[in-house]
Amino acid sequence: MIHERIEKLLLSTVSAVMIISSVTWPVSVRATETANNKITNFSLQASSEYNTNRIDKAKDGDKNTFWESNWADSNNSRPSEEKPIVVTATFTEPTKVGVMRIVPRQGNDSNKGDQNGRIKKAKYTMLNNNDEVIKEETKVYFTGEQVPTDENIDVEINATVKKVKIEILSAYSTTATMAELEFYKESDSWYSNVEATTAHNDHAIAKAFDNNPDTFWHSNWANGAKVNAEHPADVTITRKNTTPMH
Ligand SMILES: [Ca+2]
Repeated sequence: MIHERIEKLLLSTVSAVMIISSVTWPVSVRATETANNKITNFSLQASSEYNTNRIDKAKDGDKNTFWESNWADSNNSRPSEEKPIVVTATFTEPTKVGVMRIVPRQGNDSNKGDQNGRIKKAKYTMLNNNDEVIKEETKVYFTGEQVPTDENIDVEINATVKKVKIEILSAYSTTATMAELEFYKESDSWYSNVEATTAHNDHAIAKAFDNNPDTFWHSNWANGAKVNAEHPADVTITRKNTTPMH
């Protein structure tokens, strides 16, 4: 993946010659926003829905519409450890998934309740075709009186799954909301840092990771004999865990 991407960028520059001698796997590069990286063969179910903000609003491709649990039902509104609000994604067949992305309800207008229902704590369970648990994890994103942001929550799955269950254990206010639930084959969220042992002028390695096809990393060729000393070029990618953590 990274070889293809970097080489594609370099081919357009003609003059560059480079060898990647070490890469920390697994990695992928800025692929989450591309349509062919997105997985769409799943349906969603929710344990609670409010009025017209039903679970299909979390899979309509529109960040400005959202699913909302039924806050008008006092027995089934505020998500808690005892009574989680559950969203389940069921794939049409076992599907290899890299990352799940929860897009929170958007906006920053507290008068409109934009932050209501954003996830503070959730348990994720990945299941195979026999409904057996492949892995599960619980994540705390916000605690106490913290107001959750509308920053995406990326959950690393990296497995072949039939179902993914999201148990929302805590959310802001008395409801649970989600603007979009997305799945990707791979994610750019797995690295926190990239470094290269060589770069020419301002063509730093970051230029290969900026999601802009018009900029590129370029190893140093303009320094006479030094060019050989700077090859092979090492590119190191440091992985990170899921986001966000506050
Ligand atoms: Ca939506």
